[in-house]
Amino acid sequence: MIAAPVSRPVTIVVPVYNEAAFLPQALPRLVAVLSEAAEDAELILVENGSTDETAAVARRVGGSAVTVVSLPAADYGAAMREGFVRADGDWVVNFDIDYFSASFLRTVLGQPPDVDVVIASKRDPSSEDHRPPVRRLATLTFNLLLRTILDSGVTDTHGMKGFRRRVVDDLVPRVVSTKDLFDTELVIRAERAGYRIVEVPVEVMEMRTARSSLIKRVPRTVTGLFRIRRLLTPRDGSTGG
Ligand SMILES: Nc1nc2c(ncn2[C@@H]2O[C@H](COP(=O)(O)OP(=O)(O)OP(=O)(O)O)[C@@H](O)[C@H]2O)c(=O)[nH]1
Ligand SMILES: [Mg+2]
Repeated sequence: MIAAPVSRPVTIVVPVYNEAAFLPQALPRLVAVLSEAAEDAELILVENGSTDETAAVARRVGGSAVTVVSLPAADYGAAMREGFVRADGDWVVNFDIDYFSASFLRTVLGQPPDVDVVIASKRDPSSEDHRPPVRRLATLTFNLLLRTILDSGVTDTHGMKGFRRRVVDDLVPRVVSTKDLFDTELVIRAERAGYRIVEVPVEVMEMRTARSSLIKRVPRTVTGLFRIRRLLTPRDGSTGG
């Protein structure tokens, strides 16, 4: 008799874009974190639209420990979706290449069966956020927008997160937001669907100087959050989803 395939305990999905210079230092650290905190983890790096050698460097540095997927157009959300769809794990954990931790991974894997989503919240009172004030202010502003625009009780949607397979299978196909709003829509959908979300404190250390422009991001984020609100607001008996 042929045994049914056994899924892995966890898949780590990491979107990467123009990271050729950073991967040789970050990827071995990430692989070490996985071997320390999660036996038999699957690691998927999804690159899209890079103008450097990100995918080739990831394959060379990561070797057999890493699955590298490469797609044409730069889009963080499209990369996340691809990684989540390919993920085999009972948990799917999202890390950035400059933001990951063994203790978060252990926390996710130690959750009781009724927990569906785990979020490392930079806004948790016990979190230690060592980033520069402007980045902490951006996180606070985003948190206020989540509360006011989406009436959400979730305090953070960017950064480290873990989702049970049942949540991924149920909700990822419904998410329409792209770019950096993909994970926000996924988390808000999970909240509205009544999945059990647990927030945990985190220590945030920058592994490198921040490189994204907040000025460009603010209008895109506000527009995106209003779009998610419209999408998820039930109209005339529809379910909104
Ligand atoms: N595949 C893919 N990955 C992306 C894209 N943009 C960013 N990423 C990756 O997403 C993760 C987070 O991006 P960062 O550039 O660190 O942005 P951030 O963490 O929001 O902001 P700072 O680190 O504070 O600048 C990293 O692993 C990036 O390589 C993209 O268009 N496509
Ligand atoms: Mg970053």
